[in-house]
Amino acid sequence: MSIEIPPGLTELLQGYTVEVLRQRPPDLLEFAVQYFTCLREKRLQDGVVADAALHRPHTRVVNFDGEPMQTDSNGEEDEDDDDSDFEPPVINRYSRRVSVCAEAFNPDEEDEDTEPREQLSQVLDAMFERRVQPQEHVIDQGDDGDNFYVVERGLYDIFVARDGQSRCVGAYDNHGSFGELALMYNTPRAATIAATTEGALWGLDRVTFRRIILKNNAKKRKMFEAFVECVPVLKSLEVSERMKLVDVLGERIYKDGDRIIGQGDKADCFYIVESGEVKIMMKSKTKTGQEGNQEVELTRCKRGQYFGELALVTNKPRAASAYAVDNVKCLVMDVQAFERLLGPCMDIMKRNITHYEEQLVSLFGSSMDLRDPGK
Ligand code: 1OR
Ligand code: 1OR
Repeated sequence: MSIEIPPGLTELLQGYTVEVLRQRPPDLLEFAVQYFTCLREKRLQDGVVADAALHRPHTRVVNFDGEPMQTDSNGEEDEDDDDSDFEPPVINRYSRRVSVCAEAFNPDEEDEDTEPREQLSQVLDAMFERRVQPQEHVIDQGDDGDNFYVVERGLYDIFVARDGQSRCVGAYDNHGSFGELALMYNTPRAATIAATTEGALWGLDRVTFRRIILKNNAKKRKMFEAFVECVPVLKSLEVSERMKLVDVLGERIYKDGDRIIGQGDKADCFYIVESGEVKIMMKSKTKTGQEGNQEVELTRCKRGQYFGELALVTNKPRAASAYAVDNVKCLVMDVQAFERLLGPCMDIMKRNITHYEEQLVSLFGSSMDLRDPGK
């Protein structure tokens, strides 16, 4: 079947989406109102005749390979019942794929096609809006996976059936996404997702999800893998352990002067410097043994070096502060992953902590206790 996309629609929605991704506003609808109002004002200021592009009949025709038009599960083909001037973005909503093929897809073998911007536009082109009613099942456990969904609004219960018993194990409350497991691992749906209020979702079909989203994950994985290989403290890990590590690592970016860790703070992460330099500073002690305001530079961590392990190992607050020098990229791991995966590196870290203690004495002339005496 063929559908017509009015000229300018894709660009309009892309512009909005890029701003959303850039600014991460808490209220998408409010942000949309502001964004499009600004656009309209700008157009009026620019003196552009409003009519031109919007009402001209020549439109781009997109053909979906003779695929039958899909209707929503409530049988409606079109839910355009809104009278307002501006309709919420609806992108190729008819392109929803219901059929599933267990296509073999290896993200590593896929062509190096497009730029991130082009990929974003492909994702947007493929996304469709799905409105749901209370009690409607978006996903049924055991089905084949067709789409991945991002919640725009509404409440959704998660049910998991085991031994013939279905249990509510959680819910999405106006946020979140679901439906990725069946698409990533080619498995039946692991849970039932049922709307409990009226709601709206953004769907992305299986093929696009796998082609673009999984491919990007694979790229990220490759990049991290190469780097993790050359981090000295991780040398004691087996290859399979390093692979697991790559799955739990996140990446954070800091600007010059940003405080990454604050002395005395509660600790939740471990860091490895990927690029740039991190300055470790400690507040000096006064003669009376109290913490002064003056910070002393202890050391700098460069690419491949780690910091933030001490508080995790000792279960104490952060012993020092860490600041970005210029732009810094760090790989970050939460405390659960640190404890689960970095056991084999603990000896090296503990040995290094002994060095901190020796330096502490020579720097501050006191034997400040870095370790938990109970450990
Ligand atoms: P899917 O493609 O398998 C159902 O389709 C989706 O429900 C699934 O992807 C997840 O995105 C989402 N166990 C399995 N799937 C879950 C769970 C879940 N929660 C959300 N989904 N558990 C609940 C964890 C709070 C584990 C239950 C034992
Ligand atoms: P953290 O979790 O306590 C601050 O957060 C981090 O700074 C700490 O882990 C270490 O990773 C890092 N003494 C204490 N922490 C240090 C030191 C250090 N150097 C780096 N960090 N000393 C400097 C040794 C050159 C001894 C103190 C004088």
